[in-house]
Amino acid sequence: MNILLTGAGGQIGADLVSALVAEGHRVVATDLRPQPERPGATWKQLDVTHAGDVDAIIHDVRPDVVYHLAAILSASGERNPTLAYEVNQTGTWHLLEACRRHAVPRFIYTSSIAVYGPGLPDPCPDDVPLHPTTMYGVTKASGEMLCEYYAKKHGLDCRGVRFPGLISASLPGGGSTDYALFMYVDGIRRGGYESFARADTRVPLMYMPDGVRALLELAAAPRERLARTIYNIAAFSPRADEIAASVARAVPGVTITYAPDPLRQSILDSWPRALDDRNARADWGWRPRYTLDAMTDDLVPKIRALLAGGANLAH
Ligand code: NAD
Ligand code: AKB
Repeated sequence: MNILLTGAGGQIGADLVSALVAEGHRVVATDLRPQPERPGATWKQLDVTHAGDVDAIIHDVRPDVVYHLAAILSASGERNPTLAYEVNQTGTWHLLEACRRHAVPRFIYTSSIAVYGPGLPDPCPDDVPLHPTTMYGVTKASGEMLCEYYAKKHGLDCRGVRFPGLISASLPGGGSTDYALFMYVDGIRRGGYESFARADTRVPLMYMPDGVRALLELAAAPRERLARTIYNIAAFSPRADEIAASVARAVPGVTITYAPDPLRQSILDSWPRALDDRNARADWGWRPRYTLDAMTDDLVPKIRALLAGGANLAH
């Protein structure tokens, strides 16, 4: 199949592009900045806020599936809400319009736990009132609704997941859940980390291999099995100090301290502590594979190898 990704140079794209290439697809990976060529993927520059450029690339590539990843994440989005609105809201609309105009068969949307606000059931189901507290969450909720609109009105096969915070051996892009990865990275390279989230912070998290597999499985699911457009998916919901204990088990002697950052802590406190993903499990067979400790066992050697090879994982 012909696949096009937006925002492919980010944390998810780093793993999703190679997974799609490994499945044998022709992959056009786009981002603001061109990236080094990888076998099987063609990199092109694309700013999703430019409607004409979005239309032209969809016209040229004629993708069977678009994975729309480009976004400004929660913490960066609160520092620059105008940019978050332009990229997340207007950019998503440009993609959906181009897909409609050029009859793209399938559109994969990456939503977030950031669509939720405070005071919801624990674990939180798919269908509850959405009152996000960040511009990122507002635009992600709106993107979900745009996907439903284009599906109903124009027959565009839109599908998406609400991701928990994702953890992987690559630099995250300015989210509020980044403290979790930094515990591993700074724990290994410096012997310690001062967490910007309180010790008792508990939000849904997921290891990237599960996140990438969720996108591939949702994209491949038969349409008639899908009763919804957007699905919660869940893996584990540890407290920050439980992540620290898991890191310490694999990196002996590590010291994690806590100095909450008011902006990111208030965002984290507004999100659900755990997600109810029973619809994804029932409709397309979603199951996470990694627990917190299984992630730690897989991730620590990968981060060690990257740091030994000189990778820049500094934040
Ligand atoms: P990221 O910040 O690492 O990557 C986003 C990419 O978008 C970056 O490479 C950036 O250069 C690109 N981008 C920014 N502005 C752009 C523009 N105007 N045009 C084109 N590209 C632009 O984010 P990620 O973690 O890879 O997330 C990918 C998607 O998954 C996002 O939509 C995000 O909301 C969603 N998501 C991520 C997480 C997570 O924890 N990583 C959780 C929930 C949802
Ligand atoms: C963020 O913290 O902004 C992201 C997300 C949960 O969407 N990791």
